[in-house]
Amino acid sequence: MANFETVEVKTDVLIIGGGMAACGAAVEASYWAKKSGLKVTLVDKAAMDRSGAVAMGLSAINQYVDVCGGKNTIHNYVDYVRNDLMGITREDLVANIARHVDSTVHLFEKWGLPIWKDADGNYVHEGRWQLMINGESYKCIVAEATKNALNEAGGEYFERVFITEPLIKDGKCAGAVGFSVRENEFYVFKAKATICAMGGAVHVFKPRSSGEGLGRSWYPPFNSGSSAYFTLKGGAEMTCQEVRFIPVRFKDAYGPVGAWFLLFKSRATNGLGENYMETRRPELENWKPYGMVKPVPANLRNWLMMLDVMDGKGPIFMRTEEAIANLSKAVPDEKERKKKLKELESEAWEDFLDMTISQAILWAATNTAPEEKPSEIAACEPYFIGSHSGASGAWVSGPEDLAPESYSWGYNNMTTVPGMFAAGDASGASSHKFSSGSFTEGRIAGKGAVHYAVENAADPTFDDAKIEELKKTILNPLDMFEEHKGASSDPDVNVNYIKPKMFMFRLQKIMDEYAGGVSTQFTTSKPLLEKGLELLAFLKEDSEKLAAENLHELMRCWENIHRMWQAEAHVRTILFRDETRWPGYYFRSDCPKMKDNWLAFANCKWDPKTGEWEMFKRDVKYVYA
Ligand code: SFD
Ligand code: AMP
Repeated sequence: MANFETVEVKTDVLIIGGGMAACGAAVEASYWAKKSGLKVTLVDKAAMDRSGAVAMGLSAINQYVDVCGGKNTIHNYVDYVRNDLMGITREDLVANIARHVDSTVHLFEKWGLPIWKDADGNYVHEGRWQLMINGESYKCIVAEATKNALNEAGGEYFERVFITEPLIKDGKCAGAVGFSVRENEFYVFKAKATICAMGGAVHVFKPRSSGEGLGRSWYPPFNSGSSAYFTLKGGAEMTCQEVRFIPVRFKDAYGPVGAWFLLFKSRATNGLGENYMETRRPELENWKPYGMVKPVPANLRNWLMMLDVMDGKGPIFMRTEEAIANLSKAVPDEKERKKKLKELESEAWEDFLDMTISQAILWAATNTAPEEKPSEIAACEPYFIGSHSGASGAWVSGPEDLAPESYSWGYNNMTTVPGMFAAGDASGASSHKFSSGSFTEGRIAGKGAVHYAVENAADPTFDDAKIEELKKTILNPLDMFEEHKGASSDPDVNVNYIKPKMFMFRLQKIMDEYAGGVSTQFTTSKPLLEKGLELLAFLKEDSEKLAAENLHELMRCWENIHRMWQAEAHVRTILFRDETRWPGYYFRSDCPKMKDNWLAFANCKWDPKTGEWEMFKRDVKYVYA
């Protein structure tokens, strides 16, 4: 076995991840832990200042309820989310985040995040729930506050340590194991409570980007499904694993569209200049009651566009030139109008320079001035992101004061595995939390985890022999390469092993062709899904033959194993829900309509003892509707 030193870390509350949810958990847990004399430890696979989905920054905060402004209520936000997810959401969780998120945004401002203000000093809204920010350094600002909170409470943080597995003892979570991506060190974290906040999953499906563009995506490729794997492997109940998110984005560079549709009030038209949101409106009747609400749910907005594309009416254009002209034309004074035009041009570029730099580069590379030329938009490959308009994640305990019975089991955001908590993309059925809501959910989980650690004070122990076994399995790809590297002249081609990139390509091909990827216009069916499961079983067998030349490839091996598990949970759940509820995300050609008996959660569980999967329905119990 590769010679790795074992580093053991004992703590009370372990936070896995260094993104928005993890930072929220660390700030809140540090406050309550200090009061209770407990220790908080955070571990991130990267460097917190620039890790996770907010690494490049953001140009907006997409969840701000503005309760104090008097226009919006928590109920309003819950209605918005329930409708946008076609009826499938945990209202108790959404409400719990919505009632705390404004205070989080005020904290961000106090820490130095520049939020746009109008002449009267009020926040500039992108839309009803979204605020515009100068967010290039958003993550650095949040990470700094997090490190300060940990240090002040006697806590600690580890960076560049990749977590692979949970430690499960007698059905309870006792911590986690992983390895450094810089040194030959194997890490064992033992904790009373563990918060899983490792983001969502990207590159499970074949991306549209290829060749020189490979690696380019909207959601970050370094969020590789570790949250789903960690909670699944622990035996936690999962929910909404079928509810992938397909964002419409500026084509090829994946620039977001929210600011253009909401702030710039832009239209999108097809190759014939038609606005599919108008020409395809009758289709919305088929998806009542959700097809009738405003705003039209994100998946249905996608669907109307896809129908045009499938009819050969592409390409689809974001009419940036028209939007900017309309906004500047609204300024009567000639001189002021010129000034407004300049302002709009810089806002247009700022939107991407703050968040998706490649989009600004692509504009430059194609001589695109948004005030002169429209840009193509397209539906991307599927992502698993429970914090945006998707819903996949673990099934977690809701707040006692709001949660219908059976939705709460003692500690906020605890999974069904005692001692294991989840927040952000890792927690399911609580969509539309975004950066601010994920941080807020992290705060809720952080307080819940300290509460659990106070009431379950026994020091976690774990069998050393089992740890040695885990170490051997986790480092096996390095041994596989060392043992067989001499069998061929090209390290990437070898009959004895498979390299992580090749393994990922096979996974992406299976998901693209059998589970409704880009090349099948997001359409699948029972026979296709069953064939996909058969091929995933072979892939799982071959995962034992993964080989890694170095620490970087070792991380790639485990990222792809984590993606594979997310893929299997997804395929099994689409197969189980025999209806189409989210056209625009995926379409079951054999069950093309919504069914009343499926106004329910499709949940699943993997049993660590038997290795068996269990699929089951759970009632949707509303708090407000
Ligand atoms: O509009 C391991 N998001 C936006 N949110 C907004 O509020 N406003 C916007 O304008 C947003 N836009 C946007 C967004 C995301 C992206 C990528 C783009 C544009 C281009 C969404 C938010 O960013 C998102 O909701 C939250 O960040 C989700 O938070 P969280 O904590 O669930 O995930 P994370 O922040 O990615 O953090 C994950 C962390 O886990 C670490 N990690 N650590 C150890 N071991 C492992 N195995 C690990 N695997 C992962 C990561 O390093 C990271 O620290 S718009 O387009 O939507
Ligand atoms: P996006 O840029 O697609 O990630 O969207 C950012 C935010 O804007 C999210 O809250 C979306 O739900 C919202 N959004 C994007 N497009 C629209 C639209 N056409 N109508 C209403 N809300 C939208």
